[in-house]
Amino acid sequence: MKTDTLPRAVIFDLDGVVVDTAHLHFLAWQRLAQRIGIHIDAAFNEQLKGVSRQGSLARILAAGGKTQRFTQAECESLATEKNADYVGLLAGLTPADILPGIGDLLRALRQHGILTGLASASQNAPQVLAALGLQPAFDYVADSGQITHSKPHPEIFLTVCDALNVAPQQAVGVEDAQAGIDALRAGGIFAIGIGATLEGADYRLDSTGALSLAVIGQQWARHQADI
Ligand code: B16
Ligand code: MG
Repeated sequence: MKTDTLPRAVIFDLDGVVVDTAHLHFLAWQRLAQRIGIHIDAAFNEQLKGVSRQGSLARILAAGGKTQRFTQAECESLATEKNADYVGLLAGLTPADILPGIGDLLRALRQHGILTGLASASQNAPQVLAALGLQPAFDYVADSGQITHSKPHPEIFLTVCDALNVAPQQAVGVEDAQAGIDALRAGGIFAIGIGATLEGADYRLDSTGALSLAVIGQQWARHQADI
């Protein structure tokens, strides 16, 4: 049994873990979908969490039976239109939108010398972090534009581990989307899931408010005892 009491790094997803921007993504996708004659509801939006911009558009077109309707160039234009709407909605974001428990956790990780990373599918992640005043809280923010494979592929999490010079087995990841949990598991990273319906997480909590350094330490110690 190893004696490590804490992981060397904690890697966060953004939307749904650090801040809830899912409803803003949804509003922007819903307006675009409506314009091209497709209806999507909040239940459908669950399928878009953690999925890339083009991947989300593909799912919306499939749901509306319009997969073949648009050329590649038109799809890019539709995605750009949605993003412009979404970026406009981000203007209202402030540090008050940081999800419960996350600010305290980031401070505690710093105090204990545990590295912090961000692994978000969002190309808008730097802007969102800036609006929340959280840029200095992360040691490394993955550039999703340079990632070839989206979650559930582990590439984005492994890229963050590499940049932090930490082995995946020494890191914990926090995710709210099934694709993210699957990516963490595929990368050999201890997966903490936020949300009721996630499958395969090493540990699951209903909300970020229940997440703390003490909880991570307890679960990490249990995990170390198991391996
Ligand atoms: P953008 P995460 C994801 O963020 C969102 O959950 C998902 O809905 C969105 O489509 C994706 O980012 C891409 O975002 O259009 O801003 O590049 O959960 O990976 O932090
Ligand atoms: Mg997410």
